[in-house]
Amino acid sequence: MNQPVIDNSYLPPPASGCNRSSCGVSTDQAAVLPDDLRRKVEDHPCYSEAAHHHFARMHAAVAPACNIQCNYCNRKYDCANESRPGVVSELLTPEQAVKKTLAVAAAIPQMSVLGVAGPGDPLANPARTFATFRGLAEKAPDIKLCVSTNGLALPEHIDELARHNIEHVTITINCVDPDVGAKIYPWIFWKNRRIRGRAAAEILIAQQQKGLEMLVARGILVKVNSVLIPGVNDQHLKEVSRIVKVKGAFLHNVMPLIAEPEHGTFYGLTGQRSPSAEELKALQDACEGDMAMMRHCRQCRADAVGLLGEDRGAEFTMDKVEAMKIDHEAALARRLAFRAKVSAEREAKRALAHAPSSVPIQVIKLHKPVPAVEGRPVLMAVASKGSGVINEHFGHAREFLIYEASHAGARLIGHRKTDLYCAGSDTCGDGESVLERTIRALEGCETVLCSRIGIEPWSKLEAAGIQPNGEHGMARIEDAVMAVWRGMLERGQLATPAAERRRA
Ligand code: CLF
Ligand code: SF4
Repeated sequence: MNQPVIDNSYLPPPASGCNRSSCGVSTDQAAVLPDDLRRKVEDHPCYSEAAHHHFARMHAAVAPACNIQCNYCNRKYDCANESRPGVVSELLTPEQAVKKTLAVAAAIPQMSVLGVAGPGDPLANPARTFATFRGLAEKAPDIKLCVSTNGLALPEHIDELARHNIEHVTITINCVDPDVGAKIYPWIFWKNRRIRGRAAAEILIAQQQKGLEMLVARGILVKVNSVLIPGVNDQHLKEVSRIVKVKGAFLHNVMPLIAEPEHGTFYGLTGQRSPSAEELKALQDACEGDMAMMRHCRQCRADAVGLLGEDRGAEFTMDKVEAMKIDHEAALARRLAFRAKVSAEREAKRALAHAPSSVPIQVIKLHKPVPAVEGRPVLMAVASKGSGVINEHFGHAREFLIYEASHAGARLIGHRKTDLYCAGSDTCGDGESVLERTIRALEGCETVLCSRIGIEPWSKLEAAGIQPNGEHGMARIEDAVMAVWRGMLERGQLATPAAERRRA
């Protein structure tokens, strides 16, 4: 049998002594990006952390087939409450997808991006994927187009991606070592043959790396997604991060494996465990020295609709879409007005940052410099339904944003999903109350900031060592988080072990 010829020249030399953190581009630093790059990312909820508070995306589920098999995927499983890639409720034709996107874009002025991300691989279904993009580009050219692919068929589609004016491509790269890859991918379908094991992984890796280089050469922004699989690629992803950064990827998104037996995936059925929140954060922190890390990914369904973290797909089933009457001109005007408003707010913030003498007094208070004493970092949970402010009731929150507050400022490090405490059911079926489960999900956080909170959750959170705080309703998240951190610092709650030792 002919062995496939593998080009390993994609592998760059090992890491030098370069301090890569100084070469990295953080999404938080969109303000310092060159203009053309900033224009590409500042309205994209995945490529800019700041944008995800304001802008929505939707996924058109037009791509049913896949050309590889991942051990964490089973596209047959669908549940309306499920939120993970590969899962959809309704497969669409390109015509339906365009109709649905226009309906969503008319109802949600924050909508700025259409992505094709499944339920299979968009580039294993190129006719359906590109027909969707063409149809939408004709009718709503203001919507950005985005693709997420496993990369196997990427090199052969680069020209077409560029022709369709696609500025954002995500490649899922879980490894650069075929021995690791053989544990993640049982097979690929390549040149009309099914190829298994290490040889399959070699081809996939080579195609991914070639595709990444070709995209970067065309000026297309590349985000790399990696699934963290404990015991399989956890030790390896730092090297993946280093290599994709060297090759010019814009952003790296390390996501936790989702593996439950009921999903029917290989990993789910064989008991492969998912990483803990601490393991995920540790790896993201370790990779961050090499490149900008995405911390706000919600592992969206392939038919997700709305702001990241919310799923409004049920409002836009095809029967509902068909019944909608839409004024497309008015819808476009609403979207442009929304973007102009966010853009004006951003400009005002930038101007503020560069002109301290003109800062209003109340803003000076919020941003007052941190006293020059040591204070340990603190994790805080934040309830928000968007716009970058604290505007969610504790009991209505389906997820909490997790911020780390320290001398360096407030940094989003992830999110934790919860059951809806106010939904009425008292227990989760395992004897644990919904509130208890929510409190468990917030483990490690010392404070939870929300717009309002009831007496019962307040006292139970306090008893669990998490201080509720409802004083910052409608405040900017980062300002509120830092105000709370400074308060703790001033009350002497944040002494570091080193400072304690010196005092002793
Ligand atoms: Fe969709 Fe992906 Fe485009 Fe975003 S999602 S195709 S880049 S528009 Fe975003 Fe969802 Fe994470 Fe993907 S939060 S899973 S990173
Ligand atoms: Fe599933 Fe995507 Fe992997 Fe294909 S590439 S098997 S759709 S996770």
